[in-house]
Amino acid sequence: MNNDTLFHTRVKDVKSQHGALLSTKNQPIELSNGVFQRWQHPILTAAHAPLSWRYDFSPARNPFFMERIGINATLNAGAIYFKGKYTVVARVEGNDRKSFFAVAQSDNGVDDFTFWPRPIRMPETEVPDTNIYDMRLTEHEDGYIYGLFCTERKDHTVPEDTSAAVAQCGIARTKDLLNWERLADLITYSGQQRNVVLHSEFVDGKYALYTRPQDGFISVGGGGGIGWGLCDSMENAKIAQETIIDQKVYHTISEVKNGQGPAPIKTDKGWLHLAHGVRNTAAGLRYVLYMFVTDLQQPWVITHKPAGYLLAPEGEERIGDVSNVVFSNGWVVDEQEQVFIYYGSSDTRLHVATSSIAQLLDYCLNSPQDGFSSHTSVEAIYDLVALNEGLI
Ligand code: M1P
Repeated sequence: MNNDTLFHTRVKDVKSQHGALLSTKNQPIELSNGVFQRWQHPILTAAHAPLSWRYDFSPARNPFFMERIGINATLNAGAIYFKGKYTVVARVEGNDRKSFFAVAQSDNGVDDFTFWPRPIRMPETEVPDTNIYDMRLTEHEDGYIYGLFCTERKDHTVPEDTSAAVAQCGIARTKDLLNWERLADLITYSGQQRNVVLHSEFVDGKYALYTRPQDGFISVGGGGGIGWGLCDSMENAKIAQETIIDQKVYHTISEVKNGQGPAPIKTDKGWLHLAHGVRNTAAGLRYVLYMFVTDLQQPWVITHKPAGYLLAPEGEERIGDVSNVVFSNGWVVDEQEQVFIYYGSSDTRLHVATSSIAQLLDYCLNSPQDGFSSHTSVEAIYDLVALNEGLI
């Protein structure tokens, strides 16, 4: 095959395979547990990335039609219902290990997600980010859409350690998801921060944030738990005091660490929260998703928290760059009060699970809480069996 034929054959094959992937219809799988519905296909994978980001289409410059820029993963996405479309701001990770943000939209929230032509050009601060990831989107009552994300930089206090890093909360805001105004990183008095999320309403006239103070980059050390703090402004945002509202607890799904997921959803029965919990195992860390509800007037006070996880890695979700992980930083509520939970699996791909406000509230309000022992777990089963007497 001469080079010209090779080029044109490859262009045709690559385009056709990409087109087939993008038009794959999704469908619900198996009988759900009644709380949420899983869907068969991931909504975004590395292979969904636009071909124009990866290939040079000039036969003169790229006679073998080889990929010039590789995409390794598309995962943990912020999400928003934007101008009638289910919209995610995905974390896209290149083969070079750098993550960036890219908008993809769908008309139905479960398939046909299409990336905008170019990724987001996030402005930098005076000290440039090495890596940015895991954006939480909040439509704040001040009129802006805020994106809070992790900004990671080399830890220069240990120059000899090439994996030592510092994680902080980067802040940007927009009205159209296209043009972003970068603000100064959040200042707190904890060593590092990840999983910081802006609450959508003012509290006592101040901006309210969920935080995750941590001593180190991976390990939260003596810190950890989901924190809560107020700040006067998002320009030069500074939290003077953090209070832990959901702490890590021995022998639970959040024994090692946890973190707020997307911004909580307001309902008439309280704020619905989605979070991730991490425990250690002989096979490494295991990340699962869990839920809780906080008080409408006091969003920092937990009123209901079902025991254990809502969603844990299953099947292919278990395998990837960082296996045994599910992680969510985005969900969407549509006009029918249906909830679309976008979650990354094993730091590799992005899925959707669907539910509704009514189902998620019922789950949170009526599932037993953790009694923190085997004995209390058995008691919860006895209580349920007693309720079922004569019904089955
Ligand atoms: O690799 C699993 C997850 O690890 C981090 O989450 P956390 O700060 O709670 O440990 C994040 O880097 C996240 O992106 C990643 O999915």
